[in-house]
This record gives sequence, structure tokens and C-alpha cells, in this order.
Amino acid sequence: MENILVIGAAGQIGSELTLALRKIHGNNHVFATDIKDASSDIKNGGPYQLLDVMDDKLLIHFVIRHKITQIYHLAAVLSGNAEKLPLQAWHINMNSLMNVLEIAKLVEDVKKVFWPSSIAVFGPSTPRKQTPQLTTMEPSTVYGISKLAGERWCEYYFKKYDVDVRSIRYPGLISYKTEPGGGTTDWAVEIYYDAVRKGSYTCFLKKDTKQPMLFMEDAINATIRLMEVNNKRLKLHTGYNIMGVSVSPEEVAAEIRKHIPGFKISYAPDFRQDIAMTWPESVDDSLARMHDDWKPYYDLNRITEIMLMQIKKKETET
Ligand code: AKB
Repeated sequence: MENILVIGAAGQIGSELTLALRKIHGNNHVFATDIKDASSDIKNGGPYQLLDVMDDKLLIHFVIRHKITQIYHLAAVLSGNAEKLPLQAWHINMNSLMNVLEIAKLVEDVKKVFWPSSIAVFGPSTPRKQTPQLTTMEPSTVYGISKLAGERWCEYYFKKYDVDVRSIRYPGLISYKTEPGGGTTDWAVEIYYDAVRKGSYTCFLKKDTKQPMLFMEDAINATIRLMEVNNKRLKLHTGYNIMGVSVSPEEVAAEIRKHIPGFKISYAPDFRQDIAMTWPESVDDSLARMHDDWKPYYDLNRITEIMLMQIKKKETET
């Protein structure tokens, strides 16, 4: 029987992963925590508590008290926000990970840790198309530097202390339940919300800037699959490349127009355009497919149908 701690359960990934984990392990075995209020299905569907991952003493007590066996640490300051407050972002992203790794090292019950890496580990000197798993990595953003350093620490704790930490380099994640905040790939969610709410969207990237994206359901499947795969099949304890589709704002806009013919898009690129130009357009995820048999299910057509349908439903309910 597993007892799972989700840190960052109110965020874009956590709000969906918590529910998926509760379906598998039972509501009372998945402990949702965050520093902000979570949605009612998270709060009412199982244990939920306000908890700050930066407070290592409270965290270790929580882990011991609830006999936690797996930790999903999803809390982070994303790329755009990190550029505005570089030192705070570095402090939060690194120290929160170090707290979790140390606890996993010290508390015997904790058998596995999941920590999200990102395509931000790559940089301007990395090939942008079909970016290999292993290649030049010279990230030029604070977020990217913290993710690359985090990957190195994860591998260090695995090799040195036998902490079974697993990670995915998430591309942009497209979801309708919880909107992301402060990332460079956020446009791929905002565009659907604004299409439904206003019939138009002003994008902070240029029209032809492609980025790798993944529908949230595929991301959740990939994450749970990675955590369940036998340790012997895993060759990496840094972060696996994965992606679903490689798309630009004008391509998503064209897909939206199939459902909302009058949809208008304009472009006002800001500092995030420079970040996007240092990140991959697409990644080679053959290693993840090989090590845990993962493959994405959702293409742009299906993603667009679901996003528009679900956001319309949400809008009429509120
Ligand atoms: C961001 O844009 O910062 C994140 C990411 C790709 O890690 N969504």
C-alpha cells in the first residue's frame, strides 16, 4: 500500500495528477498539499493540507507522520516569472528540491520521488529540431539553469544515496482544468480560453514560433507510467524527453478556426519570445518510448476539440 504526497497539488499538473493518483491508490492514500488554496474536488476528495515545501522541518514531520512512500514534488517558479525575480526563483526551485531529496534520503519509508524537469534545460547552443536526449545543454534562463542543476542533483542522489528519483522534461502542457502561470508555453492554453471568451487572442510569441506541447492527459499517463515502471528498465534518473505535438501559434489558431470561424489572432511578442528561441521546437523522445513503452495519444485536432468543448462547458457553468 502506497501513501503518496503531492506537493503543488493546486497547480496545473498537481490538480489533475492528484485526482488520477487517488483513482489508482485510493482517496485516503494521496495527500494533496500546496501553499495556495486548491479546487474543491482536491480538498473534498481526500486529505488536503496547506504545506510549504520550503519548510524542511514541517515537511519531514508530515512525511513521517503519514508514512509517505512516494513524493511528487511539482512546485516551481516557471520560466517567465523566474526572469522577473531571478534570485528568489533560484532559491525556491533549488531549495525545495534539495529539501525533498534530503527527506527521501533520510526517511526509509520513502521509496520514490518524482520531480518535473523541463525542455528549459536546453539552450541557444542546442539543436532546436528533434532535440536529442543528450546534447549540448547551456540554458540561458534562471528556470532552465535551475532545472539542469536539479537534474544533476537528482542523478547525484540516485547514485550516491540510492534515492529512486524519476523525472520527465515536460514540454508545454495543454490543459483546461487549471491554467498555468508565468511560463513561456502558457500561450497554448491562453489561446483556447480567449477564443471561447473573446473570440480573439493576442499572443506573446511570434506566429511561426514552434514549441513542443503535450496534452495534460498524456502528461499524466507518462508521469504515472514512469513512476510504475520497474527500476531495472530505467536508464535515466535525470529527465526523459517527451512530447506530443510541435505547434506554432498560427497553427493552433488555424485549428481553432475550424470550430470558431471568426477567431482572430494578433501578435505582440515580449521577452518570452527570446526565451522560446533558446528552447527546442521538437524533442526526440525515443528513449522514453523505449524504457517505459510510453507514446502520446492526442494530436492537435483532438486537443483543440477537447479544449474548446471543456472551456465552453466551464464558462456556462460559472
Ligand atoms: C514554462 O513555460 O516555463 C514551462 C515549461 C516548459 O517548463 N511550461
